[in-house]
Amino acid sequence: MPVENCPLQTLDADSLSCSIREHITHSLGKPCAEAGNRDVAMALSMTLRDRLVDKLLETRKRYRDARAKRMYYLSIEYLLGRCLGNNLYNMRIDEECRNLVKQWGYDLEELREFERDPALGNGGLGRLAACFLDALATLDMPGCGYGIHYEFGLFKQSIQNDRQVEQPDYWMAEGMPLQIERRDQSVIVPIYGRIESHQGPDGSYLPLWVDWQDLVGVPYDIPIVGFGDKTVNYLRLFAARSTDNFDMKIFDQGDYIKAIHQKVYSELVSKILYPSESISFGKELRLTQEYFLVFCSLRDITRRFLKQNRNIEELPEFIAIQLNDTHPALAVAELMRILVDERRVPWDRAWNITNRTLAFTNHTLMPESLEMWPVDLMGKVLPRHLQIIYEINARFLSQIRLTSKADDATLRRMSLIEEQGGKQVRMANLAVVGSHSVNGVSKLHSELVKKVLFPDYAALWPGKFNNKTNGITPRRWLYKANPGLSALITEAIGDAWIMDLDKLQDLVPLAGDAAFQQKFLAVKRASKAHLAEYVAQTTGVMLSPDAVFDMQAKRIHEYKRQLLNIMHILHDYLRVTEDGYVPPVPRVYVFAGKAAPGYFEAKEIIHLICSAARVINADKRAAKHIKVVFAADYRVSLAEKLIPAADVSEQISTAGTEASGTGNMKFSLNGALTIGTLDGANIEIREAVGAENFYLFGLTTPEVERQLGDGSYDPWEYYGKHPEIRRVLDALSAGRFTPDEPQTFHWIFEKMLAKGERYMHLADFMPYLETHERLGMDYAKPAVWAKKAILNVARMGYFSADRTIREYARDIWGIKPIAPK
Ligand code: 26M
Repeated sequence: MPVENCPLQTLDADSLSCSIREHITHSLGKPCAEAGNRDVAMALSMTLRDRLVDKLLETRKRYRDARAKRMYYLSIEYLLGRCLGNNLYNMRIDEECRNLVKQWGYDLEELREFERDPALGNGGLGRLAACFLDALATLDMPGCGYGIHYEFGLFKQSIQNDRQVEQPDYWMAEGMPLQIERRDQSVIVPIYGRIESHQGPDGSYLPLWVDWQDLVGVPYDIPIVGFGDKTVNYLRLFAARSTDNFDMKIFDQGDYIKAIHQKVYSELVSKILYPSESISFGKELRLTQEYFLVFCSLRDITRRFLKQNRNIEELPEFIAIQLNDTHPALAVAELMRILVDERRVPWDRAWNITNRTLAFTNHTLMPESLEMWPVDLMGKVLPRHLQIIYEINARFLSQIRLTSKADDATLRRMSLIEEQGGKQVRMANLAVVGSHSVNGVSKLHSELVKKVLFPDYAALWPGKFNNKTNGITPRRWLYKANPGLSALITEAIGDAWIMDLDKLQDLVPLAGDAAFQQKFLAVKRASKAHLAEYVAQTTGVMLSPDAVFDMQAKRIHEYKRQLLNIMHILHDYLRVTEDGYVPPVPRVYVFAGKAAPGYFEAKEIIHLICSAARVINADKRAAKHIKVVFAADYRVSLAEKLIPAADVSEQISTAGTEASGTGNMKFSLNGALTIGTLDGANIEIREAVGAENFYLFGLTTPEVERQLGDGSYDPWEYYGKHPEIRRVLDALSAGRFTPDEPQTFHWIFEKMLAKGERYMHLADFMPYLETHERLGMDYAKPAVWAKKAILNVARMGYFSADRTIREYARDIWGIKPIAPK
């Protein structure tokens, strides 16, 4: 019998238990009787991996047979979160495995806690990429991710003396059983060197990239299983290694130590994920990372494409590449290099191919986040790419000078090169010029992308700009993270919502149903009790599940305004302790989020939250009314614990600053009510769930624009007018929460009152207080609150990543589902 006819492993209990046993003994080398939680978790992961690989190969063949167009998602970050539970749920064998391991005396939930989160991303952008991979596989779409196999993910956060402390995240310490190393598909990456100009036989310009050094990119594939286990796509992450010949060149010259240095430098490339956009040091390494990702991905993509005996001119018919922000924008230059230098395609044709293949998503409006690379640096690291960028720029500028009669100022704004203060390459401009589609991530944001970021380009190419409102995967963020609510929903309306989130609409008629409300509130209460246990264990703070659980979980950033939140809490605390005020309901405030290690203000905000929490939680007068918790080390697995337990979701960024937000969607889908500004996707969430089920406050984007634009925002006016504001700011300035170091938070007083304060905290402060007041009154009426919360769940169908992916597939990628027969 040929080997390919041997039977494959299956998902029934016998086959699974047999494999788990095999892996404990043969992969881990332990007698089953001695297997601990960690061993069983590992063996279970390996058991799933084996079955996923079978499906992965089947999926690959299916796509090949269909000669399907494929989409490749290029992202420097992926925040996958733990895989074991997700795979179990998506394969729909969670119950089966729970019972299986229970027979042997293990608890599946405990086993899952042994997996480390692969935290290969900072926040929203990386998590969005992970949600998209889930949706692509669930929809049977030929779409895979490419990224970097960082050795150290985002730092681990702990709190010591009320301050953030960072520790390295060596996420593979226990091994990563899911990944498949594919050394045979390693890629050699040229870097540095210089360009020699030659002439081709026909007299054409022939650049020769010489004296380059090289790195090796070794791919690791992580299988991505769709819900229902039909399709398994992959995420391919490249790890940087050094080549042997790299060392040898220098070695031959007798410089052994230098050779070793270079070897170490090569491997540094995928060593660590950068924790923020403001890179003060290590710029060269970051640029190398971005290039490394782009080179490895495009080499892999074009190699696979050409293997199918296709003409390179057909590339856009069969391949779509999505650039997740500007971090992979070098793909524009690299694809041109492949076409022009390697495949000898004439420039204009190459440009046409490049443009029709690439598409670009913008994720931020913050000017400090717009990537620019000094020309000198790029010329040193990537001499040929810099040349190509100059050539693209020259041709582009001369074309618009001719066709649209652009004046000099317009040309300067549209140039790929910033000339002021040392020449720099503008990566966003490169991405826009090189792509056929540019999208923002919420309706408001996409409008601002046109109006604020790229007005000249939008005028030139109105059809290029479009919106794709973000979405989240309901598999991880409801089905898996909130089994209680999932079961309640399924009991009421069946389980079709898992694949078709619009089905949640069927809950609408139940929103006013007293019996359903009771069950809904009971589920929420159980989640809160569960979280209270975790908080008690990790922080020692005792929480009552009868309090309102009010949460803000996201990166710490001034524009997200955690300060507004904590100032409101301080106001409430001062009212309770100084004015004898009795709030209508007790409140628990939960914060979670990391601050970039070099971001002073963000770190001090954490310091303030933790200091205030210490004072408030220890004050007997406040004990019945207010508790404050900072949950350390926010990450996907912690989000899964927090979100189901939230009653209130804080989405309070200054209007016009948060591109979309996706946490806002997760909270709402899990039955939290939002208190929020008209920013990002909040606007669309409010439209979907109904204005009466959303606590809106604050300035609008045009109001913010106007007041900051004309300099009319004067924080002192608010300080003078409102005793509430004065009391909070004066308390901070007087060192009320850090009596040993009273100066600590004086900077906040100064910053809040600085003329034209960028995030306009004080302008929104009073409306925020009033809205919180209203929210508290509503919470005190359980039937009123339950109805609003249920309607939030019922009307969130639009925010499924499945909807987002269908839109990308239809409008940008031109890919179709290739389902098994
Ligand atoms: C850049 C250079 C060096 C190091 C890091 C960076 C960098 C990494 C991530 C810069 C920005 C990064 O992410 C931006 C981000 O997460 N944006 C968020 O994207 C989400 C998904 O679209 C949106 O929902 C959020 O509103 C937006 O803030």
